[in-house]
Amino acid sequence: MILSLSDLGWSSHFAAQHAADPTGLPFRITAVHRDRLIGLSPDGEAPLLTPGEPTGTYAVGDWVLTDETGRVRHLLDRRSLLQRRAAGTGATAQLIAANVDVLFIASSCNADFNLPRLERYLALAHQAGCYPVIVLTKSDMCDDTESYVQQAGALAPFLTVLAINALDPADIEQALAWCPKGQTGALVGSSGVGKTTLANGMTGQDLATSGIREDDARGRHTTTARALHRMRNGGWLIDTPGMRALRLLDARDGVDEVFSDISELSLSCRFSDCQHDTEPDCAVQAAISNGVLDPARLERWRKLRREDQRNSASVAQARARDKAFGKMVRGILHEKKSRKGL
Ligand SMILES: Nc1nc2c(ncn2[C@@H]2O[C@H](COP(=O)(O)OP(=O)(O)OP(=O)(O)O)[C@@H](O)[C@H]2O)c(=O)[nH]1
Ligand SMILES: [Mg+2]
Repeated sequence: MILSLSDLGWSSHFAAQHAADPTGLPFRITAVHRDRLIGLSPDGEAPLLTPGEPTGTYAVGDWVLTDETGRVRHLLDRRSLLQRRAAGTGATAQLIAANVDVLFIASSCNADFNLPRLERYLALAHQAGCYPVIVLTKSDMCDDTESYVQQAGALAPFLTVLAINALDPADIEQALAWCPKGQTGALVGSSGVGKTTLANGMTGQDLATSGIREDDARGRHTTTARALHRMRNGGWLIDTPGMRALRLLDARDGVDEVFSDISELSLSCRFSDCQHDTEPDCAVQAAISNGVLDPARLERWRKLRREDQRNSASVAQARARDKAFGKMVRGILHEKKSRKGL
């Protein structure tokens, strides 16, 4: 099958950047390996080399322009970027996916279902500018699916929540309808909730899924790398490995959007920097007293705000340190060269 650039998700946003380097060959990144990228163009898939920087600065879904030997010349400005603070103790950002239109947030209707976790993923979607669709999987194994749908739906007005059995073709069609031809979706969620099972249904592929597990929340990771796949309806889908923890990064606006009820109430507080604690005329505390706002929700907003601030500050510090170190190394090399009269 011959695909055009627009079939691959190309748009005027990327075409305008291509105009600055018209001889560059456009590729969409379908996989990121340690030493190379895999790119897809209308001519098919090809391995691509990066000009020196680590491949971790690229994300699945990115658009790049290469020279004729497959070496990347430019990374095109993204329309959206999903990122988190990487797992472990290091203060680094991990890119999850780029140029995503729809974020499918998968959670099963059982032990994995957790409202604060859904709020985290919603903040990620809003921060990146993706349309969030909550997909509650394993509806066939649950007696009370409707109550899960209602709880998730109450997180935001007009939030799209689907309850599906990822093994049922009719349910898969429901999910497909949210990401039509030319658009890109990404699937995120804990390990074992059924992301790959859903991806297989949406793409018609047969990627590895795991055997039945008793508890999704403690599943082993079956999918180990992110990859871009073409869906049956001509859309694109990025399956991702299950996340044990989504640590937000640079997501303050996204958090505020998820908690827009609190942000809106704050506008009526007497002080513009009100901490919603003991200040007089605090509209947020008034809403709690009137039973309009759940105090647990205020606590969750505070927690995510604090965490995002901490993560963003430590990653920013680490970036600044790396930059200063790079500058020092370049300075030393330059001095050595000048001494040798090069
Ligand atoms: N009954 C039922 N089983 C499901 C459903 N979705 C997934 N499963 C099963 O749940 C198990 C885990 O599914 P996977 O698709 O591998 O889960 P995953 O989210 O991709 O897991 P990781 O790759 O580890 O992140 C498999 O045995 C699936 O067959 C569903 O809607 N209903
Ligand atoms: Mg998987």
